[in-house]
Parts: sequence; structure tokens; C-alpha cells
Amino acid sequence: MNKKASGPVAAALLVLLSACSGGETNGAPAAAPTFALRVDQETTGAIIGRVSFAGVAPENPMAKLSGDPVCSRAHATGMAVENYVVNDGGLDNVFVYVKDLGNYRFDAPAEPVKLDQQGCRYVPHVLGVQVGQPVEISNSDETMHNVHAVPRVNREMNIGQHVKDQKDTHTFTTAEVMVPLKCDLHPWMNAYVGVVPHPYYAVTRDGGKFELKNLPPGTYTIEAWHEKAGTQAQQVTIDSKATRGVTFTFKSAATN
Ligand SMILES: [Cu+2]
Repeated sequence: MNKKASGPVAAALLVLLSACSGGETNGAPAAAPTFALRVDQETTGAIIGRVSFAGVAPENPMAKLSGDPVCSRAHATGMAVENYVVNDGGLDNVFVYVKDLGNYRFDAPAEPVKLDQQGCRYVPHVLGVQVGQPVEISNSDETMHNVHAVPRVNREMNIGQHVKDQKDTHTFTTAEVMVPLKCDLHPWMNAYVGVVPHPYYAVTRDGGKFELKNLPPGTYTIEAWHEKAGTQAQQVTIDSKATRGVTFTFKSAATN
């Protein structure tokens, strides 16, 4: 009886052990633990790119600032929201990043990425941060804001900033492109944070320009995200010590 029972018990134990070690259940030995590479700085290349904008950008709506006198005083002639920021035919506030870097490991920088509330708007409107890197959130206004992140995979965050010069720090724990932020007190205020597990990200500026530096040689999917115009991706091969030019062209969501 004991001998008959030992068969299934032993098999169950094997399956359990195998599951715990993350290996196969078909009897093959468990795969060796994966190890992450460090980037060899001697061989890195770079991408210098631009996001251009085809056509005429839709006019950005004006924020209804009248609900808060501090906000309306800060913008005597009104303030448009930042849906489309086009300079010299280039689209700014596009988050560009390497989507599939591969098995590299990076320490999260201790230096915080900064997000301020100035004149009842987020500065910057689009930002990037590494997983585990602190985001320092500040309030430069003489009014109350709250910073409310509504992520899909990260933990929700809602920080009230009641007084001028209040500072708080938040850390996103999981990669997520993009995490929307909003202020529940001022409905026009929003921002977007791209959380990535590596340093290869940029936000376009000065007419759609961006750079991704110190990339290890390889073939990558480069994704470009814009809050209204959508997302585009392209494959780019980076050779050792080489710099590649990359161009994306967006158009208005209304004409897609
Ligand atoms: Cu606010």
C-alpha cells in the first residue's frame, strides 16, 4: 500500500519542485537563471531623431481658468492646453523610447525627475522616468493642487499639495507607457509620465527633436507616443559606435 502511494506522491513532489524553480515540467532540467547584461560603453551608438508634423495642427482649446482666481491671474490673456505643440514643423511633447531593449540591467538613478505645478499647469507636460527613480513633485502656485496618477499597472497615486513650495516624492515601480496625471481641482491640468526600465527615452522638444544616446548595438523597436496623434513604431538597427537618424511623421488625430 505504501509502495503504491509513493508513486503519485513522488511525481507531485517533482512537479512542485519543478514549478518552484521555474523550470519545465517535462523532466528537462530547469533553465539556467537568466542574467542581465551591463552596457559596454565602448561600443554604444546613438539615435538623433525628429518627429515632424504633417499638416496644420488643430487649435488647442483654452482652459477655463475662471474657477480659480490664482490661475486666472497667472494668465491674463488666457491659457491654451498643450494638446499639440508644433514648432518649425516638428511635434513636441512626443515620448520616444526603446520598446524592446533586451536583457540589460540598469540601476535606477537616485537623482529625481522633477515635475512642477506652475501657473496651474504641469511643467513639463510630458516626462519620462526610470522604474524606481524618484519623481519630485512640487507646487509653485499660491493655490492648492492635487496630483492624481491614474495608471493601468502601477499603484494609483493621489497627493494633495495644499501650499506653495510643498514637495513630495513618488516612485513608480513598474514600466508603463504612459501614466496619465491629472489635477482633480483644475480639470484642464494634465500630464503624462513614461515609466521605462532603462535610460533610453526622450521627450521631443525644440521642433520635434530627440536623442537616444549610449545605446548598445542591436536592432530595436523605437516607439513614439503622442497624447492626441497616437503611437508609431519603427525598427532601427544601431551599429557599434554609429549614430542613426530616425524620423517619425505624425498628423492630426482628426485626419487619421
Ligand atoms: Cu490643480
